[in-house]
Parts: sequence; C-alpha cells; structure tokens
Amino acid sequence: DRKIRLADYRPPAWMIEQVRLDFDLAPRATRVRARIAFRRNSQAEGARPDLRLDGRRLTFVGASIDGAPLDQQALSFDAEGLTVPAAALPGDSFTWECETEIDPETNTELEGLYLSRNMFCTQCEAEGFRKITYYPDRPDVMAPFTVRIEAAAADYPVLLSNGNPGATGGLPGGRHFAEWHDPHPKPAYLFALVAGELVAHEDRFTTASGREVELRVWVRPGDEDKCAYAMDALKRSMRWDETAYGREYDLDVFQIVAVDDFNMGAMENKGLNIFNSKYVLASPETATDADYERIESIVAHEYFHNWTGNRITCRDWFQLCLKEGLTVFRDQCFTGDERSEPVKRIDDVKLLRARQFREDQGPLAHPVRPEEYIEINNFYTATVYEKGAEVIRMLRTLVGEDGYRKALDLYFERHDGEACTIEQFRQCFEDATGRDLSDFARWWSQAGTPRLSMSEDWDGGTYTLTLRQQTPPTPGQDSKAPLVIPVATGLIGPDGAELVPTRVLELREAEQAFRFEGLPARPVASVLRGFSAPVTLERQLDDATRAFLLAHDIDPFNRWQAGRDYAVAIALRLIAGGTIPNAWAEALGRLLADDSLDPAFRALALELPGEDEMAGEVVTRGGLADPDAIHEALRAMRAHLGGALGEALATLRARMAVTGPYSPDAGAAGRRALANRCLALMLAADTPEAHRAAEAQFDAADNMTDRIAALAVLVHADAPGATPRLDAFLKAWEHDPLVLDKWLTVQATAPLKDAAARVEALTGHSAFEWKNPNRFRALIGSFAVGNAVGFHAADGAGYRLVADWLLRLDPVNPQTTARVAGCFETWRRYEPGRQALMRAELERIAAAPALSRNTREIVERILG
Ligand code: BAL
Ligand code: ZN
Repeated sequence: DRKIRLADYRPPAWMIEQVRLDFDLAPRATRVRARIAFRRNSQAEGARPDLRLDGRRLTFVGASIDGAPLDQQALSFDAEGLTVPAAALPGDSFTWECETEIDPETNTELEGLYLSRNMFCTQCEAEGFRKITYYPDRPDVMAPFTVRIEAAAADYPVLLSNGNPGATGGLPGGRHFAEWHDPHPKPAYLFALVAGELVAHEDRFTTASGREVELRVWVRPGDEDKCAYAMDALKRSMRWDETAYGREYDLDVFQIVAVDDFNMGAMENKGLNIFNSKYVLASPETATDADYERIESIVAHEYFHNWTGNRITCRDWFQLCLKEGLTVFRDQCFTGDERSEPVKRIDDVKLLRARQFREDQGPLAHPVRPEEYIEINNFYTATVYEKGAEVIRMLRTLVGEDGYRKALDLYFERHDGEACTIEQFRQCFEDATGRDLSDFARWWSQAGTPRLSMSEDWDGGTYTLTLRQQTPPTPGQDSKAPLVIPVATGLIGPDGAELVPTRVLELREAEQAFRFEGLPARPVASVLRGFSAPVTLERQLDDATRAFLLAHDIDPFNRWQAGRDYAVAIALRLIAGGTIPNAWAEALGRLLADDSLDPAFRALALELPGEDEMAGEVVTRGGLADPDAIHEALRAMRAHLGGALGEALATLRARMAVTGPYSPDAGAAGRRALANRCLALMLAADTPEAHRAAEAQFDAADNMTDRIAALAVLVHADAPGATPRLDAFLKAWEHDPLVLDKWLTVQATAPLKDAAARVEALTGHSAFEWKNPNRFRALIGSFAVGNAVGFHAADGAGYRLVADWLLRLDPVNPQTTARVAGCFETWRRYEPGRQALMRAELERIAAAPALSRNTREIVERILG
C-alpha cells in the first residue's frame, strides 16, 4: 500500500467553477450525472496537464467534454480513478459530463452513498465522494454545488442536500424531485445527500444581523419526541459562535439528520449535518446525563465547523488538525460556558490522558500534523483532535484572550473561502500579536508526550522552581527538541492561603529556573494549573502534601489532580504489597462533606483511576503491568472507601436526591453523578443495604441515568439482583436499538472472570446486529477497552474473542474495524505472558489474506 506524504503536496492542476449533480435514486442501481466546469489552475505553469479524477467502485456509463461524447478508449481507467489525457482536452476551461452507476445497498463500508434502514445517506469525509462520481476528491478543490435528486415518492418522500432549497415537484410513475443549491464553494468531502421517510422537528433562529434561518432536525417517524434537546443545543451554539467569535450562520436553512448506521459521531456537511442517531435522540427515559452532554457538545462541534472547517477548510488531509483541533477547542469552551468550566476541563483531561496519552506513548504515536499516512481514515485520532485542541488552548494561554480573538478575527478575514495550512493559521497569530511562534510550532510536528520534572529550592525568602522537559522517542522520531510549554503556577502558603497567584511560566529550554522572591514562608507550589499543557508532570510528593493540595488549592483542576495523584500512589503501593493509609479516606471524607463544592466536582474527586491508566503509571515508572494486580488494588481501594465512608456515603446520596421532573441541566446532572458515585462505593463494600439501595433505585427510576447506574453496579458485582433486572430492561426496551446498546455495554464491561464467555454468548443475541457500528462498538468495542479483567484474561480468551470479531467485521466495514483494533496498541505495556498472547492475535489478524488497507496499516504499526 502506498504512503502519501505531506512533502509531496502539489497544487491541483485543475480547479472547478461549478458542479451540477443529478441523482436518480434506486437501492441497487443509482444513476449519477455530474456536470463539472473545469478551469486550469493559474498557479500551475508549463504544458497543459492531464485531467486526473478520483473514482472507486463506480460503473462508468459515459462521458463527454463540452457536449462531445468521449470514446471510452480515450480514457485510462485504474482502481483509483481515471485520467483524461491532455490531448483530449479542448482548452484551459471546459465542461466535463459523466454518468456513473452505483450500488448503495451493498455499500456496507458506510462511505459514499449508502442505505441505512432504507434511508439513503452519504458520508464523504475524507474520501467518500469518489465513490459517488469521478472527481478531484481533495479538499483544496472547492466549488458551488447544485444538486437535483429524483426518487420514488412513496419510499423516499424527503429529499435533502446541502445549501438552500430550490424547485420541487412530482414526476410521472410515482416519482418526485427536489433541487438544492449551495452557493458557498466547498470541497467534495462536505457534500451530503439524504432521502427517505423522515419527519422534521422545526424551529427558527434570527442571526445577529437579522437573517432568518429555518432549523430542522430530521428523524424517523416515532422519534420526533427525542429531538428537542439537540435543537436547543443548536440554537445555543449558533448564539455562542456569534458572541464568542463574531461568526454568523450563512444559509437560509440549517438541517441535522439522524442516521442509524454511521461510522463517526457526526459530520459537518455544509448546511446538512448528518449525525449518528446516538448523538441526536434523547428523552429522559432513554438517554443519560452523559448522553445529553455529548449531544450538546457534538451538535456544537459540527455547527462550529461551519466556520472552522467549511468556510475555511484544509488544504490537504495532513492539515486535518487545522479544523479538528480548533473546533474541538471551540466546543470545549462552549460546554465550559454552558455548564461548569472546571468540571469540563477535568473531563477533557481525563479523556486526553485515556486516549491521547495512551496513543502518544505507544506504537501509533504521530504528530498533531502527521507527515505521512497510508489510509487517512486512520488519522481521525485523539492526537489530531484532542491534542490538536490542547495546542490551540496553549496558544491562547500564551497570547492571552485578546490576542487570541484578534488572531482568529484575522484568520477569518484573511482566509474565508480558502483551503489552508497550519502555517497560514500560525501566521495570523504572529501578525495579530507580533509574537514569534516558530519554536511553538514544534507542537504540531513533534510527536510524544513531554515529561516535565521539577525540583524546588527555598533559601528563606526566595523560592526557586526548576523545570526540566524531555520527550521520549516515538516511531520515526528518535530525538526531540525542547517545546514551548506554558506552565501555569501558583504558590500556596502553609496556612492554605494563596501566596502568589497564578502566573504562566514559559518553559522554552530543556531546563529553566524560575524565581519567586520576598516570600514570608516556604510555599507549596501548585504547578500546571488548569492543565496548562499536555505533559506528564513527574513530581515526588508525600501523602501529607497531596492531602494539603486536595484541601486547599484554589485551582479546581489541581485540586482534583492532587486527589488523583494520591489514589495512584496508593494503588502503586498496594501493587507492591503495601497497605492503604487511613488518612486517604479521611481526606476524601472531608472533601465529600464540603457543600461549598460543586457536586459534579465531588463526583469526579471520588472516582478512582482506571485500570488502563494504572497500567500507564506502572510503565512510566519502568515496570510492566500485571492486569490482575492492578485490578485487585483498585478493587481493594473501592472496598476500603465503601467501608470507611459507609455512613457518609449513604447520607450524602440521600441528600443529593433530585426531586421534580427530570432535567438534563448541569446542576441536576451533577447531583445524580455524585449520588451514583456514592452508590457504587457503597456496593463495593458489599453490604445488604447497598444491594437493596441499588435494586430500589433501578426499580423506581424515572430516568435512564439513575436506572443504568443502578443496573451497572448490580451487574458488575454479579449481584443476585442483576439478572431479573437485565431481563426487565431488555423487555422494556426491545424496540429501541440505542437503549439496547446500553444493555450490551453494561454486560460487556462487567469485570468478571468469565467475561469473554458472557460476551461471546451475547454475540448470538438478536440485539447484536454486528454490522451496525454502534452495536459492534457497544459490545465488542466496550469489552476491549472498558473491561480490563475480561480483555486481559490470563488464558487469552478476551484477546481471541476481539480478534475473531475484528476479522469478521473487516471485509464489511474496514473503518470501524481499524478503529476498534486500536485496543491492542498497549500490548507492550504488559507482563510477558500477556504480551505474547496479544502479539499472537495481532499476527493472526495481520496474516489474514484479504485484510483491508485500514486494518493492515493499524495492525502493522502496532506490531512495529
Ligand atoms: N469531520 C468529521 C467529524 C467531525 O470531526 O466533526
Ligand atoms: Zn470535527
């Protein structure tokens, strides 16, 4: 398979002035007629170039140039497209017309045009458009599109595409048509088409300058009552982008369509976002608080792409972080503003460490802007997205809020309508703020998580903090240069009061000392406040100082971090044969009882590190992880807390009870999160009262958050109350696939010795429609990354089960297979027995004869 390299980028030879597409929809044989006005790129010099068009799995029907039919012999076809030789081109501008036939019904890859439960839909990012018609399928070719869709009216009453609506009407033979026009030039990856039996939840929005926009959330009949929250989130997002960035919407309609079979979370197609139904549909009975929050943030994310991604797009796919990192950062800030900023920051850092640090410290590590790839779909990664967002956050920290806004204003003004690079984005920051960011730019090109270590010196009045940075080697990058690291630091006095408020220290060298003079007493430093840079901070602290920071740090992130470090230290001690100090539960007990603290924050502070995270901690300290020892340590810690805090947990849980009708707002969600965290710890102590409490909560719950939380603790404890409730749950929700995903996941993540056998049995259940990506991820994916006990079973049954299913899914849906295969990326972290078992499964997958390019690239990189 061929490697694509950033260094090989060449501007397109031909640009496009106009595109007109005609679709004649039929499940097995859809006809697509494309009429494309090409113009030679004025930047390209020399003799007139050939016309190269991408195309995959298309049946060619015929083509003409300027109305003159082309002899098929004049074209050269290959597996990736066709070439019209320069000699067959009449001049420097011409109109290409081409008719192709495609088969949406057998398109199980879910890229291009496909059918999802009899609904036509598309997914074109990154390179799906080439499965619809021959086209220069690259993001730096942008054009206005006009689309006409024709289909059987009874089966496909709703016909949608990008932009503003045009003519509609009936046709002979029970057919009808609709036209759409998108005046904003866009790359083909933002094209979308939907046709099917859909109903709209409608609303309106008036933009700051008075443009009236019709808003529609399209779903299947029967789901109308589950769209209100997505619509509300959309309107709040539209307002937020006007306020925070001065960006207005730019079409007469904005539409969201919920689709059941979808590889990604959602897609920002211009004016017609297509969403995985999981991230649209919500009702109190079917969705959890976490689902509501994700719906809100994904609706916002896709909407924000209208400016950061669509109006200004990427020159090539190496620049993916230009739109994704920036848009993730924007959606993180939105959620922080709408909910709680500190809680959002802690959640984001947890996710960053769980996914991105894991990736960055393993065989799949790559820079935020990669320099080569085999399959671009494999680069929609935590590094491009989440670390990409951290890079933008650091930029804002370094240039300040005002500088950031000025730089973004300049970016929108200078590059609207263009396909850009990271260098052009960076230039806007340099021009707007006058800062030289050439060293900072290493964050985009250098892979790996920097390690930050510190030493402290106190001479009776001056405190000196010496910071050192070092980034370990990553595949293809042996030596690393120092990065510009903003380290937000405050100093706390011995009485717990803030001595020196937060100051951003700019670490630019491998080692640098920072002095704080004139202090009355030796301070305790609070370093990396707000997690001001995506680094691992290596700091030796005693339990007393951790407890001090947990009690006094005014920075909520570092307060949470102190508790986390405390728990990690105890887990490591237990793994090494030590014991749990009583002071730990006492410190957490004091925090729990502090009603001045947001319940959502307290819920986070009560959560123990995960097993994967602990494996990373063991490896960072030079060891190899033993999943059994890690599991046992964490189990013992939960049981200890449940025992030591038993009364307090029960009382707090009762005090956090939410009364009145369900609302997904952050306040109520935080109370439920804390109450359910208390319940889980109570269960860990395994008392009859705790079991009764969980059973009663399940039986009485009027919302999915409380119901699934109670079910999870019972199922994960293999409690006698679990089976009847699993059965009742199944019976109540048989008809709702998204709820059945929860039923599958709650069982797939139960940390039980025979977990693999249980999951194997569930693969035979009718709820497990394995070709649907949501179902596959709910059972196999969550077992692989959410069940350390089952996945890492010492006999290899967990690894085998996952590998079997990856091999089965690969010919059907390579993209989802490759994504789930990432579960093996940590294989070198484990003790030799597990390493050998995981390696054997990876080699078995790699040996499969017809393995997809997607999965082959991932598995071979993991094997190294
Ligand atoms: N562009 C792919 C989906 C997303 O990141 O919004
Ligand atoms: Zn995105």
